[in-house]
Formats: sequence, C-alpha cells, structure tokens
Amino acid sequence: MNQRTLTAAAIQLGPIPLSAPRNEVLDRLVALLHTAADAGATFVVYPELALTSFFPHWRIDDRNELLQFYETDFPHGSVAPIMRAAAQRAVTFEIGYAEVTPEGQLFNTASLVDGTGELARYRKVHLPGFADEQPEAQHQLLEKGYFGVGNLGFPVTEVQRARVGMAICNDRRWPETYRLLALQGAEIACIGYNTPVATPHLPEIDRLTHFQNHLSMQAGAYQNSMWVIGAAKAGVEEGVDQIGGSAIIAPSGEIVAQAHSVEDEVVVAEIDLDMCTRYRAEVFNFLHHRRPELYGPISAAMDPAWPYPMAR
Ligand code: CDV
Repeated sequence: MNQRTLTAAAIQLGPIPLSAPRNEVLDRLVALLHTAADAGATFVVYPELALTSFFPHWRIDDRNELLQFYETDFPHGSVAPIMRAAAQRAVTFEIGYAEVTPEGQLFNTASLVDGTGELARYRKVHLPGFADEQPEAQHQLLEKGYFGVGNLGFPVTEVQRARVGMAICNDRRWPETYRLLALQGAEIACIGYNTPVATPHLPEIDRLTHFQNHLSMQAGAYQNSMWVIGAAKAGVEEGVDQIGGSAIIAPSGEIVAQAHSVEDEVVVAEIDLDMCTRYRAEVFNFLHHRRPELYGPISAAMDPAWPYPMAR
C-alpha cells in the first residue's frame, strides 16, 4: 500500500531582542528553513510570534510603538523572503506572528504558508495572563491586553496528503484544543510556543515547567491519535528565561525527536501519517467508543466554586 509519510521539522528559535531589525530575524528564519530542507524536511513549524520578541512580556502604552510588532500585510512583505525559500525548496511552513487587521483588531496568529501563498490562518483562542500590568510580577504577561480572542475556530487543512491543524502555545494545555482538531480529522497539530521557566504567581510549579510542557503535548497526541509538532522560542530573551524542549511527538505519545539547546535548532523526524489511522481504528475509535450523548452540556457539570478567585 502507498504509505503516507512526511518529513517534518520543528524550528526552535533562540531569543529575539526587542530591538532586532525584522530583516535580521527573517534572514535567520530563512537560513533555518534551508537547514531543515537540507535534512529532508518538506514541512516546518516555527514558534509563536516568530518574527519578534515575545513583546507581551513588556508594558507598551503607546499604540504606534506597540503596532511595530504587528504584521499588516501578511504574507506579502512580512514573510516574502521565507516564501521565496519555501518555493525554492518545496517546503510548506507554519509560522506565528502578531496580526493587525485592516479594522485595527489585534490577534496572536499562526498561518500555514507555501511558496504560492497563505493556505490557512488560526487566531489564538486561549490567551493567558492579564490585560493590565501586574507590578509585583517578575515579568508581565499582557496577552489579554494586546490580542483579541481568536475568531477563526481551529482550522484543519490538507497539506502534502496530511490533515494539518493549528494551535498556539497556551492552547496546548487545554484538552479541547486537540479534541476539536481530531474531530475534524487532523493528523498533525502544529504548536508554536513561548513559555517562561517561571510562573509569576505560582512559583511552586517552576520546577515542573519542562515536564508540563511535554506532558500536555504528549497527552494531546496520544488521546487524539495525532502527531504534535511543538516549536519553542527559547533562552533568555530580554531577561525572561524561556524553556526550549521543541519536540515532535507521535500518536503513541512518544517523543521521537527533540531539541537539546535553548538556541536556534532544527528538530527533524519522519512522520508516518497512517499511524493516526491505525490508532483511530484500534485504540481511540471515536465513533465506536466515545459517548458524547452522555456527556451533556459541559456548563451543567461545572463545580459551583468556579471561578476560583485569583490571589490579586
Ligand atoms: N505564550 C503563552 O501562551 N505562554 C503560556 C505561559 C504564559 C504559561 C504557556 O502556556 O506556555
């Protein structure tokens, strides 16, 4: 039988300074795409907000200053050099960036792009953090102030005979993300992330940051019979220490390839897409074993203690 395989790469990025000129960042991203293609990859995943620093770690009051971090004309202009390299090397890529719409709405976005243009777009749904500065915190997390909640659902697109879904960073910690993708038949979930080692209001979990990163993605992959490609922005970026751990994870839940540095690094693996089919037939056969008719509305099952009050 004609086996469906695809060689994929997670492109991990080291820090990007706040002042980094966009063309320098693009040169870096293009060079990494060539490294991935040299290793045989035809599908690559870049991190969340791959074109800039993770600017939600800083309070920026001036809207014009803030908008310097956003793309107005994606994919034209902004990622044109990556698209040219993708066309040359016959690579499809997924990349995260900050998006400003013509109406001025702001989103934390990822797009699936090949040498011909944009194939699909996703806007982050689960936005962590706050809208306002938390003066006592060791770093800020202002995603709720800088982005609106995504309004495009969780799209799944056919690429190179694979059904590809997108999610961004904090989405990977929520089981609903993977389930919504798997119910649409996604065989690969692309997840770029920026994850600080420290959680400002809950230091007891700092020692678990790496573990919980892989735990979330491995559980999502296994419970939904899909491949997960996680790509990190890693290292100390403007004083905020971020984990690496970029990984390619099989539907078995096993990590088949992972980054070992907190710098620019390309992680490559061959993906057997039919592994999803085998697991969906024999282990997690949704049609035969899932019982959504018994689950009822999730809101009806909620513990009345919600929302658990935050300590500030
Ligand atoms: N960019 C993110 O969404 N980061 C979150 C951190 C802040 C917890 C994450 O889930 O990794």
